[in-house]
Amino acid sequence: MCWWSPAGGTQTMTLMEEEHWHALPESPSPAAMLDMPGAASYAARLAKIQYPLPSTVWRTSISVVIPARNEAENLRWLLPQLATVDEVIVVDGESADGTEDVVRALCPRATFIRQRPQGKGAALRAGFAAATCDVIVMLDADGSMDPLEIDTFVALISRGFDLVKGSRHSCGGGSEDLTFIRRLGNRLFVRLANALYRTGWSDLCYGYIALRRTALDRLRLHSNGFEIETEICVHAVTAKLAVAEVPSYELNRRSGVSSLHPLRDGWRVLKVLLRNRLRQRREVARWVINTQPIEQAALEAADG
Ligand SMILES: Nc1nc2c(ncn2[C@@H]2O[C@H](COP(=O)(O)OP(=O)(O)O)[C@@H](O)[C@H]2O)c(=O)[nH]1
Ligand SMILES: [Mg+2]
Repeated sequence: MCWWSPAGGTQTMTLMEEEHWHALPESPSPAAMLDMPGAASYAARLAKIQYPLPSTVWRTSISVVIPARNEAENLRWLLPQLATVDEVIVVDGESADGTEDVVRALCPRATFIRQRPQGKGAALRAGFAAATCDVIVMLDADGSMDPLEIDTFVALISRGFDLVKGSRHSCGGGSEDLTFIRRLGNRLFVRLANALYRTGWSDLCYGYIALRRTALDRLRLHSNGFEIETEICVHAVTAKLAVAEVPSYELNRRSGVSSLHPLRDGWRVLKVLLRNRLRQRREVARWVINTQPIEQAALEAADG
């Protein structure tokens, strides 16, 4: 047996000492222990326990990906609150309001990606590709998502979930940002998603999501627009990832206006919901067609 002791470097217990060690009575008195062979080793063991654990304890590292288009004012509020995350990635859609200057001034360590304004989905995918930490957290730049909630998301990932989605409609959640029409549309899409994918979600079109970086490839993301949130959630189901929902409170956008168009983007969400389900059916059908001849041949061989 061999272990480390702060008093005398590596300690070794001889075979004989080990035998005595195992032969110790259930609750020996301290005096009895000091008389026994191996007592020095025992003292060393106690000394070791009093020392702090070595600094190799594993910790989940966090990348925050922020899509931003003309969000300079809002980023002034958001960025200073991200001091404890390991990596900040801002994907800028050719902002004209000095977003880049604000990022460089308030968070010099941030990775800044410039991109044509192709939409939130394209921005997030570019950010995901640049992320290097264990967990990726998606955060809007408009100040509607409270960075204090990041811990709740990451805690569930650390407990084994691959993807954790925020919900404004579960107990403890809420929204100051949802308009009547968006609330209605979201409710319909949640019901449709639950029926098509046999899930029990309470929210769908909400972008406060954390995911394990190693799960990214299995998500096969293609969306460019606001339908990315729906695509992430339903692809997670078809990829059989472990998904959890946590309550989240959506704040009002701090300044500026939303670039989401309920009709245009609602139509895109609907297409993602249906297309993914149909593709899944087609894949199952193709699998059955491809495996039937093999099964037939095996049966014939067994008969012959
Ligand atoms: N880089 C980039 N970010 C975008 C684009 N469109 C929207 N965003 C960002 O995506 C986030 C959500 O957009 P927002 O308009 O607030 O949509 P809502 O929260 O659904 O109302 C914000 O941080 C936007 O700045 C884009 O084309 N490019
Ligand atoms: Mg917003």
